[in-house]
Amino acid sequence: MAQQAECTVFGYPPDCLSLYDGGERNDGVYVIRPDGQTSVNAFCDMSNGGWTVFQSHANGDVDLATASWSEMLAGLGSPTGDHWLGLTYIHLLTWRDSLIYFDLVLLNGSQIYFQYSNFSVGNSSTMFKMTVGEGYQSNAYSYVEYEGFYQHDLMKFTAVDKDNDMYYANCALSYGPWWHRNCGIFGSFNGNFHDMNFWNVPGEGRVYVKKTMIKLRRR
Ligand SMILES: [Ca+2]
Repeated sequence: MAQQAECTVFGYPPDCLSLYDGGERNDGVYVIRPDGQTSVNAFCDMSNGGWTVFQSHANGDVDLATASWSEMLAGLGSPTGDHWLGLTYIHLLTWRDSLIYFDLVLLNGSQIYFQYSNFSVGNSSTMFKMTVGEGYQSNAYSYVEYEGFYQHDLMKFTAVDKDNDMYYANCALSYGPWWHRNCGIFGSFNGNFHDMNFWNVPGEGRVYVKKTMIKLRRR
């Protein structure tokens, strides 16, 4: 395949941005090596400048909501369908200053985005603790209550069989695996579809998310 040949040409691309910088311009699945050794298939959004997609949820062909801790570490699903790249890779991809971008489609058809800077995920010894910094951008500020993803800053990762959140129960059991704090909003992108994130939109009432793509890129 073409992308295999390109890997040879450009060595071992750690992420989609390095492939983009090497001239790749087609959206699709590429082999990346986040640590320079271990290869993993990832969907690359080249149309917007080389983003590495680490989560997509649209079809329900993979049950992300009940995925185990070990599955969330290693990844599950296919990069062309419902997919979670894996925490071990997300950690390796974010050791350099990275942006995180939520590309969301609501049940009413609206396409909205949220971008945050300084997104970083620690290693397994930190329980993949997540940090996110200043620089919030969106085309839908009014859609998010409780400051969105900032609510999850400094949280460890929680899955159905590994409770690292601050709530008395396990938030993943209700909202799917995530960097949960108190089971709040902006935390159910891996949840069941009927429970996915929702926001109260002026004039429209409660609007649900039906499709997600979450990606990252070095700055
Ligand atoms: Ca808990």
